[in-house]
Amino acid sequence: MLEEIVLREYGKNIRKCSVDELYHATLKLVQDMAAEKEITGKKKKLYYISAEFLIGKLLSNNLINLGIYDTVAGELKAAGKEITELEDREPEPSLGNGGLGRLAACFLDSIATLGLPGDGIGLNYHYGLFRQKFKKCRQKEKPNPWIEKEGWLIRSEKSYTVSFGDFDVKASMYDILVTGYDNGTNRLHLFDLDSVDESIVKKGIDFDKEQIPKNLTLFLYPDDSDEEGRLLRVYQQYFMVSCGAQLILEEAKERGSNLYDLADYVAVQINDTHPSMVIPELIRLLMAEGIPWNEAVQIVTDTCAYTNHTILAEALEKWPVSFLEKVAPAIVPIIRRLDEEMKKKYADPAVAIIDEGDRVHMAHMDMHFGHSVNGVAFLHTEILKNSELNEFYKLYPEKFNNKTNGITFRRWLLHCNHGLTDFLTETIGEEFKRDAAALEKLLAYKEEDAVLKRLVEIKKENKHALAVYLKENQKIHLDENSIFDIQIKRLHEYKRQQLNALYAIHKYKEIKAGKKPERPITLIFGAKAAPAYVIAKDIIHLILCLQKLIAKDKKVSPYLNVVMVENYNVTNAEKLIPACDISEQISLASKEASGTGNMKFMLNGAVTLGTDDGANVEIHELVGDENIYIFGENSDTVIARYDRGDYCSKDYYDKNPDLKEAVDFIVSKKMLRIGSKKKLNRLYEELLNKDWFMTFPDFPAYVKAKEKAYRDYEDSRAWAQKMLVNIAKAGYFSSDRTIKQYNEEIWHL
Ligand code: 26Q
Repeated sequence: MLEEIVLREYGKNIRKCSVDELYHATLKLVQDMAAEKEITGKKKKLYYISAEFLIGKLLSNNLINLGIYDTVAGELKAAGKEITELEDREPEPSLGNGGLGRLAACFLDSIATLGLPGDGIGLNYHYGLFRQKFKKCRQKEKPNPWIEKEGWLIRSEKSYTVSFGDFDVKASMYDILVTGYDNGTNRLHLFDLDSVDESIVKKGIDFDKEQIPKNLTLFLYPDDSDEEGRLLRVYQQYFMVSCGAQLILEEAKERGSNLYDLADYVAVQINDTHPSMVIPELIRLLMAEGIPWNEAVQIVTDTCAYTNHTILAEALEKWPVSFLEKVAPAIVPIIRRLDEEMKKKYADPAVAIIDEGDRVHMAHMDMHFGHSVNGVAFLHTEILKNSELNEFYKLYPEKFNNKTNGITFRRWLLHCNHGLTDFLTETIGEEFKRDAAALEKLLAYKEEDAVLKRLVEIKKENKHALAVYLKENQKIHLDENSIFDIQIKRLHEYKRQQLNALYAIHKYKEIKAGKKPERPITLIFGAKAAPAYVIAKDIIHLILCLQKLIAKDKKVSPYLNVVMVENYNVTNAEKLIPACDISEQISLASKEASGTGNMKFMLNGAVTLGTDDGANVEIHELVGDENIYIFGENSDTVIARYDRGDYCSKDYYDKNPDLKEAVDFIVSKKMLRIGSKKKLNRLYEELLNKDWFMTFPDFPAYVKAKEKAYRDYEDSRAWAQKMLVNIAKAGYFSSDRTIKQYNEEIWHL
């Protein structure tokens, strides 16, 4: 298969080709095969609009989806080459921050896998999210160039004009083919500007925020904690939705829509509020086609649906009208008119689109003028309905629905864990590859020693593979005999990496005092912090200082190690997750909308240590008390305490000597010798005087749950049974299931 291509392209056989040549030949093979399977000719089509698509590397995944992975890998091997060499050579596009972006990528895979017509609409960030480097126990940010002359991006013929307040730009559309598993192909459309100039990037990821035509699609805005460049973020958003809306209407007309019947031809899913301006933009374009106001508004409402991914109030976007006037004056009168209508209809200022401070609440526009509002896990949707968005739920109960997140099993099992995939196939057959629910067949083997033993062996092999990978790539040494206890996700206070770090200190102190654990423990972290998120960076600093301190301490390091993996991304996740024993999902109850890493870990046979939050609640219900470690206060308690506003971290610190000892250690002499006084002090003060995400009340329960998990790990058979149940019950979290529900209940494709 590949041999033919390289002969034709390079006039030599595989053995004589370089890795680069083989990579490009395989890429071409994939693109030719994928292009032949495009899903066309259907009436209604979905557009998933998102500022982020964290797609990860594409080569192997596409080979799997096209059913030629084994053939190509075999062909390479026969010629003395390894497919992993090709995989390593591929740059990872970092077009997302974390969960929301990765979810969008999993969804595209499932949409194509189910044979549904649905394209992604997003932006072609040249450098994506920054690449993280560690220097002197600090995070440094570097650009991550990923676009190659010959890569996955295909320049299309399409181009659109976008009118900003002061100038017009001409957008180009690039496509990435999205293959489904043994099914059709869709597209991810990424819009870009020809005038973007990579040379304006100065040191690190600094650049001139003013020159919009030069900088518009250079970088992905790193999460919501960065105040700088907010205006640029609005430019990006309007650019994306204006191109998207033009494409959507053009294609709908091509499929036969007269635009009055747009909702029969198009479903638009708005991924968080970032693409919300698509609503006024579509209304504007419909009116320009002669459709009267009332009808245009109704058509757009019937077409658009909104997904909420967060309950953190500060992450709900509110843009000053003045920003919009500068960026997108054409939609301001439309937003004002929508706002006036809502103010006339509903007296309650809490549901206004434009508030007294002249700020546009993007989510409010979505809820008034979309036909569906969904949360991303059961608990999350309940909290939206009953507290966070309760005013809207009272107005539109019929719009609210839950769609518990999911992950694509092609990437997060078939691709990242060959050992487990092969073993599952031998044991329960191939069915789980098409129908994830078939994983439950594994439950029949819960008492079979041979199966349990093999699960443990596979985990060992994956731990070894991770150790080799980290040694080669990051010069990190792992004790393969230790428990791999892993927390990998964006760094955010609500996710509480600081709680895990406090445990590390506590354990360190215990070992110093002579209390050694039965088996060595490796606490593995991976996390990027938004560059302007000061406390998040301080927490990284703390973890890196602990890593250094312990590594140098010959008395402690045989029993405990802290390891922070640099530049946590999709590629690293694919190595870390299969090697994990204990999956840390310890957000403050009520704060994590869903989490999706929790699902990936479970699927790969890790046992969750977590709070009753997000999708952990559903994992808990599926696997039962025996097969998960749940600790800490529940969401009702937490929400009530926030409502009362009487949380005082100092009270907990004063009452718990273990906690006090751990917190004080942050600013101990030992730590200050390694780290920055300013940073460590700032973090210490923050915890002692604020601890906004309530780590102190959960600390004792966390320590207890961790110790219990570590003890249980020593009963290898019982632990393997927990692994087995987790794998068997993970089928529910296939994004194929999620997408089926979106389609049946929202899109109706
Ligand atoms: C907002 C304003 C300005 C600039 C950036 C942003 C911004 C960017 C990214 C706000 C939020 C995000 C990302 C949010 C996110 O990833 N949320 C996660 O979504 C996952 C998928 O639903 C959930 O599983 C996680 O629980 C949720 O945290």
